[in-house]
Amino acid sequence: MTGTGFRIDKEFIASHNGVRSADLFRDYDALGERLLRRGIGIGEIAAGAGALAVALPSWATGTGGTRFGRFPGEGEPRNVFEKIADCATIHQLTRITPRVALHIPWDRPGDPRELAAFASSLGVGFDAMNSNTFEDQKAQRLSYKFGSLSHTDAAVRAQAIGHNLECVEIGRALGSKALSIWIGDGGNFPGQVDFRGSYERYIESCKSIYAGMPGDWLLYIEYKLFEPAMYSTVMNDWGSAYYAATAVGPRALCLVDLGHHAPNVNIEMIVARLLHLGRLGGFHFNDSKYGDDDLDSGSIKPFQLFLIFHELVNAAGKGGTAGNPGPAYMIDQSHNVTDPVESLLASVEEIQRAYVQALLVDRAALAECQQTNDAVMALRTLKTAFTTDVAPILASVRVSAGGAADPLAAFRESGYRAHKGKERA
Ligand SMILES: [Mn+2]
Repeated sequence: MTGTGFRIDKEFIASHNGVRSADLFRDYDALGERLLRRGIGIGEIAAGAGALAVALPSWATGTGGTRFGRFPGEGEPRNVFEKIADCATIHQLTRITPRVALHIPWDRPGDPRELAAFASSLGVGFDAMNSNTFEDQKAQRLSYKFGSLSHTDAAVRAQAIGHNLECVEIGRALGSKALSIWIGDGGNFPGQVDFRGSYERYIESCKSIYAGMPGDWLLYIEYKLFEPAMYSTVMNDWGSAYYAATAVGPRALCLVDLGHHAPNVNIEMIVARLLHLGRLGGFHFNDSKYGDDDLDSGSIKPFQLFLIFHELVNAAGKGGTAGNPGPAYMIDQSHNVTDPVESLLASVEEIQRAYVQALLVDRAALAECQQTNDAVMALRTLKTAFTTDVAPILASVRVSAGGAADPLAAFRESGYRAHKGKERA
């Protein structure tokens, strides 16, 4: 299956933008004038906004689900080609999602070269490869019920290592440059798992995978507090990920999934720590209220998203990202009650909004507040940036790049989903 079927055409986007352009120019100019009063050139901020790139997860283009059920919508992608077509549509409308992250075995291509050519024809490439040793596949020889890379049985560990190396091989053929590892290994009962032994086995397995990666690849170690293991998780927090990364090698880095922390944990501070230590690999963006909810980015805690980007922008300005090869941004969400493409469009906009707001922080003023212990004005300085409505910048950057002024509205007006409902019966 390599046909794309219905695509939103350029003329449609141009007409969508055309009816909005007069208002957009006025709003952009008005914002430019206001920012200038703060000593900020809007052009520079717009250039920064356009340079952001966020990877899309192939698996988020279909309806997710919970352990209680799944309620799929019409026209959902049936295979990796259709997932890529949906991701390409999101890139077409937002212009900042040029790469797709694949998940093996869910997206295992018959011929990787055919898939690479297909993606390229739609203007997208490939981000990190994601392995899966948290569930068993049909015809799999050994079970991951009691773990994978940290399993007590060396044969299970070897099978899990082999799977990760297969992901690397597929990724090489697709032009990917990174492997993300997240495992579900852990225990449900006190005493079930030897904490130290399982952690050592995990690190040794990662070393074997690392040794099989090309020299220009990065290994992202993703941690998660709990679930599926409900009592203890082998790769549970940033400290465990940090030490594992240092033990594995210089191209092993930590991946921060926003949902993988206990409620109220100061994630922006973890980001600062990992930047400081030179081991921040990237992010899985999502949002949550209670646990690993995988809600849409920025839907619950937009201020937290802003504060995370503030740390990143701050570090970049101080040369503090040395050792961090530019964090990789990716979305990792589960869409249960929305059209997945619509949720992704909205999330991309929220991520870009938080980033642009972070670019507006008056860092000299903030440094002065910190030096003089002026807590009230320090917060005010951040809030001035956070409460700035940067929507005209986001829209203008998209329009300039050939995207849609209002991606969500354009998607609905285009009838894309109804077309796919017919094509993907
Ligand atoms: Mn994740």
